[in-house]
Amino acid sequence: MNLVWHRADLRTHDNPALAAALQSGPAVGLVVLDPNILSRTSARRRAWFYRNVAALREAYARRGGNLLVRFGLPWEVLPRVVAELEVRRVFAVRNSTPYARFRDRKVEEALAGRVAWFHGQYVQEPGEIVKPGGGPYTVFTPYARRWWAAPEVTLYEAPERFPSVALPPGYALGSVPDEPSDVPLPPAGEEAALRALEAFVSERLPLYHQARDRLDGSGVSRLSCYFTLGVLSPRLAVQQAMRVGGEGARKWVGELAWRDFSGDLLHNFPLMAHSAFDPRWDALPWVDDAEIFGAWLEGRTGIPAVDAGMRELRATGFLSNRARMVVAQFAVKLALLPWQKCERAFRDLLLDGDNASNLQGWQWSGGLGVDAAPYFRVFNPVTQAQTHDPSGAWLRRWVPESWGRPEPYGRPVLDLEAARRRYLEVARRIGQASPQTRT
Ligand code: FAD
Ligand code: IRF
Repeated sequence: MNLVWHRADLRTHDNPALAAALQSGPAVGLVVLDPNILSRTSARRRAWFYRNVAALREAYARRGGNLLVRFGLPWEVLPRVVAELEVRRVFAVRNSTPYARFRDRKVEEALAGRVAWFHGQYVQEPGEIVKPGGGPYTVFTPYARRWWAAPEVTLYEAPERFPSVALPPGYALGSVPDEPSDVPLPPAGEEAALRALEAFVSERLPLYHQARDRLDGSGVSRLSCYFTLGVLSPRLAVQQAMRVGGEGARKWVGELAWRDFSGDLLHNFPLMAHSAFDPRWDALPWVDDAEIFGAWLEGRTGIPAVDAGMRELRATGFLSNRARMVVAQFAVKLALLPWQKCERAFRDLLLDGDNASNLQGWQWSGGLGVDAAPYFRVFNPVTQAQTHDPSGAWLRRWVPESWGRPEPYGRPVLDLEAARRRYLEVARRIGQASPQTRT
């Protein structure tokens, strides 16, 4: 029998590992609840993961298949299950974060290489898009040019039925924890995700390019929480969008290219998990001030757009890309808070929180060298709100005490103009030295 080890691919549609496993014989699925991951994340994110594992189990069951769930370290759990079920081969969709690479190497060693790896987390796999002379891209535009020119990928249908397998008598499937979440969770599972994709593509995709920058996020798909866990295939999403075509579709698919670019960057430059992509920016004079950090995290800085963003994120687990840029730029450039601490805390609040995309988002917003928003571009949270929330409805909703006005209210934790000058002064000095890339 074959074993399909699901990690960030909690789906049966367009799952190359599952398709290959079934093609070569009967198969069971497995999710390993990994304490190395689960103990380091927040309750809302664990809850979201568990709900999607439960939904995957149902998707298996509806087709006569079995999804096992085990708790433990993958390099201990997999050899055990492989022995118990006399598994011939393990099939898995490749991931490329630093931890995934460490884990998967240990699992391969423990299984003496009996693992077959497949693409499928991204449209174009990390490491696959390279410069004409070889080597990774560090700037998005040329990466994207190559990305668009790459051959179209073949999609895999969800299996109709799993061939029946006889598990040893009394063999437990293992239960999926049900942890409460402090935010309402979107409907879990691939069917809900596919419906949400369909609704977005038919209703909002055509105007996406015009509406995507709204601070309230009313113009975007909100599909990121499904992509992060692979509940929805990004390859299917691209195909569905391109079928509609037009400017909205092109722009939206370009955002999925950003997602791939993020995965590619972390794959090629794993040090970006801890240090500035361009090491010159590690030298910014960081201010590790607990009070300002707390005010930022809890949305009480006295700057309406920043507070609205952080309050919305805490209350919902989602935030528009525009608002993410505003709160991140405030934290890095204006408050000079240690960005790693912010990145980590921010990720724990996001249902779509993803190592690669979040690191890229923070390093980009902070001007730390990833295709950098140049240092001299410092978002002004007041004008951002005027431009991207012109009616003030978003500010009013999340920060009623601002009355929907974008100017600082109450007693702001810092003076925007003074903070901007402080940043620009050091950034100008650092920015004049020649750029570097950490390898
Ligand atoms: P849409 O606008 O509908 O875009 C479609 C899809 O494209 C998204 O679901 C997402 O998968 C991808 N995408 C869109 N924008 C980006 C981008 N800039 N970079 C990478 N992928 C993108 N995205 C995450 O998925 N997880 C994160 O942890 C994350 N952290 C971020 C942190 C900061 C500071 C910033 C500025 C951005 C971050 N992003 C992150 C990227 C982006 O903000 C979200 O993907 C997007 O807002 C999700 O909303 P949506 O699904 O409605 O996106
Ligand atoms: N993958 C696993 O194999 N096991 C787990 O317990 C996982 N828990 C997760 C929790 C949250 C909030 C997210 C993702 C996971 N994942 C788990 C998927 C990981 O992204 C994937 O395993 C990746 O390879 C880890 I969001 O680097």
